[in-house]
Amino acid sequence: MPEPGACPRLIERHMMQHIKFYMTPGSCSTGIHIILEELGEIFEVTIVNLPAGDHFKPAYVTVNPKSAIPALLRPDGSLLTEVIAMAYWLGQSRPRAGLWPTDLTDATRALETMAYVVTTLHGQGFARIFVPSSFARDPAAHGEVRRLGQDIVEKGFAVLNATLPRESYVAGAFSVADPVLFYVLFWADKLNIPLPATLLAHYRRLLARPAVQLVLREEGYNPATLGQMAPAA
Ligand SMILES: N[C@@H](CCC(=O)N[C@@H](CS)C(=O)NCC(=O)O)C(=O)O
Repeated sequence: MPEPGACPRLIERHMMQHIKFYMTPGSCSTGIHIILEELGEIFEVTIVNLPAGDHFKPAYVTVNPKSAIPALLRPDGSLLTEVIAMAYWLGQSRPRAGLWPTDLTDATRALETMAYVVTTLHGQGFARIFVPSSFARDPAAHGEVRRLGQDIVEKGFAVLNATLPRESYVAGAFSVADPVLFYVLFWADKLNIPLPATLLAHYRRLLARPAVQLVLREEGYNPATLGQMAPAA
């Protein structure tokens, strides 16, 4: 940060270099929040209160017409949405951090895992559990919608568990794909949905990372209380 009294134009340029990050604590934006901290990025946070419906209010809709979080407003003024695109851009644009795999096979695995997490586990599974009203208008059907969501999540975890390397990360070395996977493992923990053994070990490995602990504390969670469950039978 420039010292007080430094050239105003220098301060202006410095401020403009920051990413603006739109997020909601405990949501899918946690994955992107972890990537930003792992990169040591300086960024400015705007909390969007989803339960209060802030994402549908004009102040946010003018920023992101999709009315969803997370979103990144980049230093050049362009908006970036969609978790996978944000993870890709952050990893690729900061190559020295090594969070985007350089090997084609590893990079493809990272994309494959992120796509499955975001579209299937989150979009088909957890979305049914969190917002059953998006899948059935009749409130009497919401219990069944939630149960279906849980089935999708449990099947998805079993599939990922079978392909995840036992003692390393999604794409060999730690990459942007791991924080993206983290957010659904964290949701499972909060909802008492059991994790199969390899996924649980991966979740605990991520919970031990300083950047993950920092993000969890910043978002109002105590990392010491997480990852305590027994593996799924
Ligand atoms: N496909 C989007 C999904 C984002 C998403 O579903 N975000 C949720 C929070 S975890 C949201 O904004 N929900 C508000 C709504 O859909 O009304 C992405 O990858 O960023």
